[in-house]
Amino acid sequence: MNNITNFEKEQLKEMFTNRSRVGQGARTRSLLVLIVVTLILLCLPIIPAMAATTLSTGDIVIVGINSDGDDEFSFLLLKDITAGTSIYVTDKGWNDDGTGFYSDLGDGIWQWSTASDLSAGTIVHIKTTNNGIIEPGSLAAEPGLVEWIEGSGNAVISYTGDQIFLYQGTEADPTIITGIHYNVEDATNNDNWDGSSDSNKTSALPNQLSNGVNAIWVYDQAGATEKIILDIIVPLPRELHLN
Ligand SMILES: [Ca+2]
Ligand SMILES: [Ca+2]
Ligand SMILES: [Ca+2]
Ligand SMILES: [Ca+2]
Repeated sequence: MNNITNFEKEQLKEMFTNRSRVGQGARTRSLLVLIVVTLILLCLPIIPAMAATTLSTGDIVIVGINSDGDDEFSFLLLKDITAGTSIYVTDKGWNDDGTGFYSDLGDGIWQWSTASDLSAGTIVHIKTTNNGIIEPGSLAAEPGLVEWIEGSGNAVISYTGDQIFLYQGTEADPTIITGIHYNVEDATNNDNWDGSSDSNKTSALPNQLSNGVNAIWVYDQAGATEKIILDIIVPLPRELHLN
């Protein structure tokens, strides 16, 4: 009774062989999945992240500034930029003697950034929302985001004289992309603006920039008024004389 027939032996042998084949197929599939996952994981670190755009002098032009009320200004991109690009904005004056940006009450640094790609031709509008007082939470940008970085207290874009510079890099070692300057100093000229900065109103023309090419100087030639209220649109980078 305990003896199995040859036929049964053959059936058992075939069942064992089939199970073995099934097990081998499953192991092969598991191995393939493991290899694919490993390759994906190995490749992840070498997939380049979307790099922020490094800008050069002249890649942006300031096309509007209003120093009265809710201070605001606009700049025009002359180059495509990618998501993650950020640009520092400051109303500090500049010295060419190696000391760079001059820090004073009423001037500061803020930072604009974009989370999406933007094409050349895009105009970025930055404005204060606190009657011209620039401090944390008082800035808005469209498109993009803007945040306060640092300053002595708060800052204002003064209607009696100020600057706006856009730069990348660091405050100590900036790549200055563009700038605009205005005040009523008698000695200001095309070549080097005020020659130096020793207040929140004054600035030299940074050696990286050229007036009328990638920097704008707006001035009241008569110097008759202590108040320059600007609300201008500048279609091209050029020197403006308000007479
Ligand atoms: Ca103002
Ligand atoms: Ca200022
Ligand atoms: Ca200033
Ligand atoms: Ca200079």
